[in-house]
Amino acid sequence: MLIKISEEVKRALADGKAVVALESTIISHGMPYPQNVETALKVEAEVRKSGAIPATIAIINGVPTVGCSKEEIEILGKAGLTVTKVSRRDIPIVISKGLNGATTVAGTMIFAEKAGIKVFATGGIGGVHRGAETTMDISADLEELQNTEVCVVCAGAKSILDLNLTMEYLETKGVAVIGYGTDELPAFFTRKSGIKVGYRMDSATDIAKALKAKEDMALGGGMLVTNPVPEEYSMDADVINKAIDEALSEADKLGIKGKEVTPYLLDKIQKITGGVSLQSNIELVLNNARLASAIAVALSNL
Ligand code: PSU
Ligand code: MN
Repeated sequence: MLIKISEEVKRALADGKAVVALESTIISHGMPYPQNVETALKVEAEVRKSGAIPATIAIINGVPTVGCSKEEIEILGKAGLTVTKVSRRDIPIVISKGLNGATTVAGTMIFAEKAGIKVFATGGIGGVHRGAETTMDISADLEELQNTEVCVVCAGAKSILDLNLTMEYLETKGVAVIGYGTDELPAFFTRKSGIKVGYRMDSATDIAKALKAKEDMALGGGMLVTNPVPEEYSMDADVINKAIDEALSEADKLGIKGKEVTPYLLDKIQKITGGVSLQSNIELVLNNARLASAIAVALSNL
């Protein structure tokens, strides 16, 4: 078998039940151990509580796995940055070498689509980096959103990115960006960015209807739903922006490049801001898991 789909996920898909895909780079590269494993398991529990079946996706010993076990999540979480971060271009190498790989938003979308999972919850997506007009550092997540038919629910994107350019890029690529209960693109740790989203929707059913219309028209490609961090867990904008600026200038000084950029910045920001940003990060992922589940349930009822 080319892709291993867990029995539970297979059954849910066959029965037309709601399934929510979850990524694994957020486990290995997005948070420290052991909070990463605790959060991944909490997110799965939250999806179940919301009436859907979770499917954490990763490559385990060279096998793309949809519906990782608790033990597999533990392995990825413990290995942390030593696990290969897997975007589209990394997939053939990690499979052929029989390695473990933690899938990014792009990598997870690919296997979610192959398995037939339509909704995916994460924290933040990759995007157009600040200074991309000279570095050309644009996340493969954006190309995947153009090409792969999965709805991604996130809390917007961190301002390690150029959020204006990210929105322009998504527009060019034909990706609708929906604000859930907001007219503004959320900026991950904070609810506001000052940038308008394409469309505001206030219910999971409205989002499910838009997904259904995209499917009916065979447009292909993804959709991006942005869900602001709950008010009580949002961070002080000055505190987080200062940390981001410091992390960016440190990365620049050290000459960090390519796939290391995002993990380096995430780790640095976490170290500068300590427990506050981690708490906010955990809560916004749980919040996205709830919304993604509600969309998946609504979609299965249409
Ligand atoms: N942004 C976050 N948290 C994350 C990531 C991005 O706030 O965990 C991870 C996701 O897996 C995302 C990836 O798909 O980083 C993007 O990496 P890159 O910029 O190298 O494409
Ligand atoms: Mn990059």
